[in-house]
Amino acid sequence: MRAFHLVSLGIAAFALACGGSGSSSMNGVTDPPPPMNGVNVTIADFKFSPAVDTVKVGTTVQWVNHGPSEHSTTSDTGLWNSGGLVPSGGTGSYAASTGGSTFQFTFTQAGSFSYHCMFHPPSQYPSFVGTSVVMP
Ligand SMILES: [Cu+2]
Repeated sequence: MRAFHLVSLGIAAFALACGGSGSSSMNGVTDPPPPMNGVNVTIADFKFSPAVDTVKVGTTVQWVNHGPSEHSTTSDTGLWNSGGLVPSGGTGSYAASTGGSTFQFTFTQAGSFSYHCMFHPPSQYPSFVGTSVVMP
C-alpha cells in the first residue's frame, strides 16, 4: 500500500501594511500628502475635485494630477500657471512622479480665484474649471 504524502502548500499571508493615513486614492494611486498649512485639489479627466475649495489667506493649495492626461492649473487672471503636470501613469510609486505631477500656490490675498486647464480650455470643457475661495 502506497502512502500518499500530501504536500500542503504553505499559504503565505501577505499583510499589506498601508501606512498612508488620511490620504485618498484614485486610480490605485495614493495622493501625496497636502503641504503644511495646505489642502489638496485633485485633477482628473476632466474635473477639479473639489471644484470649489475654501481656504484662509496664507493657505497653500496643492493640485495633484491623477490624469490619465496631462493637465495644468492655470489662473484665469494669470496669477499662477503650473504648466504641464505629467500624470503618474498609473504604475509604480506615485512619489516617483510627484515632482511633475503636483503644483503648489500660496494665497496671500482674500478673494475668489478661478482657474482652468490650459490644455483643455473651458470653451471645450465647460465643467473643467475650479475656484479657490480665499477668506481673510
Ligand atoms: Cu487638462
